[in-house]
Amino acid sequence: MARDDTPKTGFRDAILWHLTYTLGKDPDHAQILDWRLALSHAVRDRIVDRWVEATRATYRADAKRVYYLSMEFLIGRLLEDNIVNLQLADQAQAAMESFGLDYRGILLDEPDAALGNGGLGRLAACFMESLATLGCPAYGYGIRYEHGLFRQSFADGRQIEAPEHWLQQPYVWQFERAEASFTLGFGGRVVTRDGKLVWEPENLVQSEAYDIPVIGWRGDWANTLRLWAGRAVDPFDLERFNAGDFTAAAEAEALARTISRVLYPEDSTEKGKRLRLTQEYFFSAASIRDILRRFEADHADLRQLPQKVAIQLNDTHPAIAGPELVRLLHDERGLPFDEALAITQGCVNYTNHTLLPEALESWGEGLFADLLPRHLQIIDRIDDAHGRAHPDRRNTVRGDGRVRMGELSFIMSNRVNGVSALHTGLMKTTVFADQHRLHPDRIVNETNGVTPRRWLHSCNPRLSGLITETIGDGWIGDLEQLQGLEPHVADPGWLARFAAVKAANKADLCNWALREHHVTLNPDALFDVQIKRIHEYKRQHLNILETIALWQEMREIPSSDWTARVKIFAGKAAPGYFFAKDIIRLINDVAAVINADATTNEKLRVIYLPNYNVTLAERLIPAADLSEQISTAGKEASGTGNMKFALNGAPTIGTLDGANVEIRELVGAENFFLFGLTAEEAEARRTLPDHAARAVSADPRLTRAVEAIRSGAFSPDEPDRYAGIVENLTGADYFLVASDFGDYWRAQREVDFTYADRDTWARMAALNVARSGWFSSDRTIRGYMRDIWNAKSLLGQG
Ligand code: GPW
Repeated sequence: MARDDTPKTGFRDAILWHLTYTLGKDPDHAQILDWRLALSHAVRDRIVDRWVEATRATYRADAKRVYYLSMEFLIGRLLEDNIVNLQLADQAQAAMESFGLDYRGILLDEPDAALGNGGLGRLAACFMESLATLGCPAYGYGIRYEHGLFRQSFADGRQIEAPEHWLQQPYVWQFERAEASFTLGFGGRVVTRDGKLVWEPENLVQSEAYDIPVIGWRGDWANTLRLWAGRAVDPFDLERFNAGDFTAAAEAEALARTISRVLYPEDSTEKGKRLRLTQEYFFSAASIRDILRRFEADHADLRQLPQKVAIQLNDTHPAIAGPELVRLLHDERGLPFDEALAITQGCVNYTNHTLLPEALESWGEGLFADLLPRHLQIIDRIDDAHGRAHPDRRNTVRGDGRVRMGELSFIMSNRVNGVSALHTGLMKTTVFADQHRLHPDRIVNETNGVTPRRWLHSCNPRLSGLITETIGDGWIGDLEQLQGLEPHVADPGWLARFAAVKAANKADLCNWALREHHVTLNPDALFDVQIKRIHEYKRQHLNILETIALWQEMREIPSSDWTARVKIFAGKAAPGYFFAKDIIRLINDVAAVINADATTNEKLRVIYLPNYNVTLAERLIPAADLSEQISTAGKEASGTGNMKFALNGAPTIGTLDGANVEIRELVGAENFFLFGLTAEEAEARRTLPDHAARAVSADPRLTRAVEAIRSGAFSPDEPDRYAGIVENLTGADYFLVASDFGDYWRAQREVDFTYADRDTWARMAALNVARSGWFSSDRTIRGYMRDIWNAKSLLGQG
């Protein structure tokens, strides 16, 4: 092939062209990495064309742009996503096979971009894909962490954390934008100059932009995910270098890079660290400058900003974007303060993702004043203005020496939304009750969703194929069409094919588990799956207690009638969350004992898969029979894994929490295994003295299971290893594990009974698929566009 051959002639040629000229490799000596990069470049070329067109269309239409600010974008692998959305899968597979390569192996060679912890970050990634699918002009803004979420392994059952290196190999999806760089200040003081307050920062850092294109379904539209990296203003001190101090010469660069070095591994807890606030301001301030620059490039009147710009704060992490915008408009552009504030409020909206008090961000005023002295003054002025407008208000941003970011976000926003109907209702009656009284139209609900492209079409090709054969492929871009499956559920022939899809997915998982983890799973057993971050409110310990009780009962009453189960766990614990780490170790210890018991291990196995990530979720969800969504009612804002399981034909065992409520309403109560206290009952139960101790002693199964842990049955070398867990379960038990145990056990036996009749089970599973179309993130994003952003699709005008 010659250099002037254009890479566009055909897809296969394009891959070879990139292998040769972009990567400089001889096909005869290319490694799997080279082939993957060549394929990625060929795919990227096709994205770029659409990307440029979409950007032009947005400029031409002078359309309102949506800016999604998020500390986390848990995007996972992008090669397959991009291939699928460009509908290049058949061509890509054929090309790779013609080179004698294993196509799936190439796709799996890509590292997971884990720039997020869990649901909040994955939601942001699904939203980016849906925004592109819907042709809504939008930008995601976040941080280009050099190290994403840590890699998890186990040693003696304990979680071990190792750094993650997604950027170790060339990352084809990013475009460095040297021109889009801003100088940002930190610290220093506020001085008065010409009668005006001016911030004189002490330290300066540079933000560097990296753009990742996000292509929508069928490649009709593409948006930009812009991630910021920290760089020094003067990266290198030649004077110090010449003086022989080589380390000091590069010190500024090392410090600036620290800002975007690593993702905080905390999830639903708040650590109040200085570096975290630095990260929050760094990416918020860079994004706001970028947004203003783009607006000012072709608009003169800043008062038009709310007509052209909608900013979404993904939780309070980017809340400082509000005061930063006020500061730029007032201090730097000279607008009157009230006008600057009104413009900002016209642009900004805030999504709340939790009511857990330990997750609501607040900063000590000392730290805040030290890092952002001018912003603290602006926040006080915003707080005062709100107080003057509402003299009877009870909540303030400032107080007790703290800066409360939830309050700030609320009063800075045009709309505030919760992420499920239950959660939004609770926002109005609990944490934001006073704000809701003062601003009754501000809170709206937008129940979360997931992208069907990744979470059904590409992760579950067998089910996708059956659906498309049955109702055509319109469902991929319009998930509510899954309803068209419902008439087929009554057809035994169709239902058998549906069941065969699940069986084949389970067989794949068994093969993988044997190959990668050397464990043998019984493919006829019920695959009972709980995969998510480890947290007390998510109650993995309720699951493992029920597992212990089941094992004990199987030993006591040996019978061939027990429904065979595989209990599958996966998930990471925040490194500093010791209770969660104890739960991980307990599950691993219990697994070792139960799996070694020859009297039961035909019927019950427990497996904890290490290093849960997006890719592992894509592997497990299509093979799941049962979805564990067992949080204490009122504590899980929404959940999104719950939606992925339902969509892939795994009925839920769950509480009336978050979006479980809406899933149950849609799939039908008879296709959902409900148990547990309601949110209201849970609140009441907590106030009952000794509720846990009483619940334990009232239930002989629970008593026996707790006693086994307490006596060291799962940790014979260290019997009191789980004293902390036992004390919690029989003491404070804030998350009501003991109170919900009995009803959970009952619901699990109902699962056993139902699963024993495979036709009934398959019918239930299929109805879960047919009735879950509403949980598409396309539906969610349409809701945001309509209720929050007042943004329009540009599809058809590109
Ligand atoms: F605490 N969520 C999360 F609200 O994954 F900020 N990480 C977080 O730090 C927080 C929330 C925060 C999750 C919620 O727990 C989950 O219920 C929800 O489905 C998800 O965010 C997306 O809304």
